[in-house]
Amino acid sequence: MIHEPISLTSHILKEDAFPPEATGEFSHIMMNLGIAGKMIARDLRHAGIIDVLGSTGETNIQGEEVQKLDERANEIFIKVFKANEIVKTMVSEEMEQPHVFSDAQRSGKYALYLDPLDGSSNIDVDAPLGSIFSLHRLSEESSGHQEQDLLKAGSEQVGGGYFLYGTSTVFVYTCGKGVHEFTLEPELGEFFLTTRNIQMPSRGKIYSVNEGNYQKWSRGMQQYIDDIKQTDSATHRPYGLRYTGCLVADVHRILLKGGVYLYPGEMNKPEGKLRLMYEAAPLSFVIEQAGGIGSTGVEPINSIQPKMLHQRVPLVIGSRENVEQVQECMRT
Ligand code: AHM
Ligand code: MG
Repeated sequence: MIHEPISLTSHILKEDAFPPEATGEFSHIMMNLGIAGKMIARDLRHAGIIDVLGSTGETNIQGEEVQKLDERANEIFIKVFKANEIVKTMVSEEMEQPHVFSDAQRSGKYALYLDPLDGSSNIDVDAPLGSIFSLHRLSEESSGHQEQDLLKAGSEQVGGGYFLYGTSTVFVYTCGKGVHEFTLEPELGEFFLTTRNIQMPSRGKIYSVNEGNYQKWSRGMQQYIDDIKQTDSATHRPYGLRYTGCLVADVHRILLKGGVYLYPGEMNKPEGKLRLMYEAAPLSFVIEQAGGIGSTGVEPINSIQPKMLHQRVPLVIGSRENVEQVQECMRT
């Protein structure tokens, strides 16, 4: 039984969940994201049965192996937004250049930034996956082709969020008025509101990090990790480690339970691994709307002015007090 049967569509339409100057275009985009999420969730459910597992044999702009499902998820977003003519440009982890849905009449004023399938190494092993999106408004004059027009700081996002394809499929998003969670009812094929206005714990005792990289981190980062593994019941230490290899899944856990997710820079790779515009920025938007912090460890993620579309950034994200403590260690 659905506790409160408010569908994604009616929430978007009824709750005034879009900017005041909205023309309906923004809510239309959110609904179409919902459709793309459902299509990807369906493909993932059939992944082992139809021939979509494994690699395409190609590498993407990040130099990483492209999985068939990465490509398929990217195509789904393109198809959905091509059919609906509401987004001018789509930037994706899977495409070196922006995909411009250009024709002279096209009036769309938004740019959509996507990690179509996050956590690709989980594809072949039935572990959680996600899709991450960020939405920006383009200036009236922008054709959507120029990289310069698309390099927007996270503080300018008008929407951001993710799908998590786990035991159920959830859609979490914010447009700057709180964070809401919707869960897909697979038989009805509809997302229903399951948590309104999520506020995260100000401190948690979970940490999420690929600790195999310990030797590559700065001393400050190593000290933080050493510290949270000490025993002290007053400060709930040692913390528990949870790491799925899917950023969306790990950040979703932190959103609900509190704690901190880290993907730090490394001595020989100070920029870290994750991408600013379609991973770190939208997740930081969500987490900050829920009362947490998204940081590089030194500065707020969403104050960074990107210089490249596929720019990477170190990420420390989670409960306010946990992130502040990491920042403190990084300073000393
Ligand atoms: P992807 O977008 O290509 O899947 O890469 C991002 C993923 C994150 O989901 C995850 O947190 C991280 O990379 C895992 O990296 P590692 O295997 O180095 O721990
Ligand atoms: Mg990713």
